[in-house]
Amino acid sequence: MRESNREWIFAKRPDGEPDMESFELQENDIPEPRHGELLVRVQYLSVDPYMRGRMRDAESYAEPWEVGEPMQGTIVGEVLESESESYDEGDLVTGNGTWADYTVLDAEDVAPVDASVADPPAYLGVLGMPGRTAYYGLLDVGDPKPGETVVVSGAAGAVGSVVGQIAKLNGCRVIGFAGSDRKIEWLTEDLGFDAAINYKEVSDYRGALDDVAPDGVDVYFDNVGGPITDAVFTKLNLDARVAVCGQIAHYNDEGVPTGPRKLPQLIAPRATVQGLLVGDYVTRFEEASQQLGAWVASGELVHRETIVSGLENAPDAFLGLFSGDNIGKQVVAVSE
Ligand code: NAP
Ligand code: FER
Repeated sequence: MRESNREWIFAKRPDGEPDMESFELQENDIPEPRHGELLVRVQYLSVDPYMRGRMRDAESYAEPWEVGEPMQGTIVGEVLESESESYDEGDLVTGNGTWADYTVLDAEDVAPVDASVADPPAYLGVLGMPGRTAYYGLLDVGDPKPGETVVVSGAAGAVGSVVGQIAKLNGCRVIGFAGSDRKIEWLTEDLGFDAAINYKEVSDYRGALDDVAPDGVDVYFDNVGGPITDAVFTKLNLDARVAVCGQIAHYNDEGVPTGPRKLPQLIAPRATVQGLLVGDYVTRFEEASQQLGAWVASGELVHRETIVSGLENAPDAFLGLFSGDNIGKQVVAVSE
């Protein structure tokens, strides 16, 4: 055990694109668990796009972080001390902790990690919040039918890679947008996507869609917004469903950009555009966990994690989400 606890503090609200100035690494005492709590050695830490929203002092679905407070995030780790009947020393758990070597979790808010189903980092991705987002966002909001065409943006990320594969399992034609040739290759060769478009290489997104989605688009699962979404809107079929999951292309914007408005594109197709929050499905999480676990175990659902080593590199791993450094789920390995 270390003598002290390294912990990342939220140091400064960013203006536009965040940088290292928002983060400060402190050395603090190792915290002590109180009744009902667990002291956990962090093994893996999740960095997620929504954290950019928490850096903003504005009301949102996730509460703003206070400057000077530890950065929060989902972790997987080993119980070192248990002040709860529910967990023992040595148990592997996942829950909402801090960007630190050691963190204290409320035993009521953690879930066990079964390393026989998948390696622990998968519990931050396909078997965690992103997997559940993909599952309910696609099946509940997107409502795909066999034979339909599904487009997903942010396709090679944690959520998008699972969305595309579930759409394939439901008999759809699946097209992804992603930002590198390596990602395109992974989507089409390993995950079974019918086609994928490298939006950083192609300039005419609408033309690219004409080639690979000749029958139009029935479901659009939007993780990114921006010009990709503008192009997909021009391809929507009658009764198309748009699941608005994320808008990462806009998370660093200060204010709303002006320009040609895209809503007229929704009129003729009578398209439904619906925002979604994974938290709304909390009472049904067990269903997603069972199904996603079964698909992973059978090999029908491929998952991948990009793992950056060292707590000291956590801010870089977070910033890399905005430049697309990750394939699959971005995770930080804090200790093994
Ligand atoms: P992720 O996709 O694993 O990582 C973010 C990815 O976004 C990057 O790898 C990058 O890949 C892409 N990206 C970054 N900037 C972009 C831009 N300007 N234009 C297009 N693509 C860009 O992250 P995730 O955790 O799976 O989350 C995906 C989205 O879902 C995020 O918007 C997130 O906020 C949202 N989300 C929503 C919910 C909910 O309940 N609503 C839950 C979880 C996640 P490229 O190389 O392809 O650019
Ligand atoms: C995200 C992660 C989680 C996000 C939203 C959520 C839009 C929502 C969580 C909830 O349901 O409370 O990246 O981006």
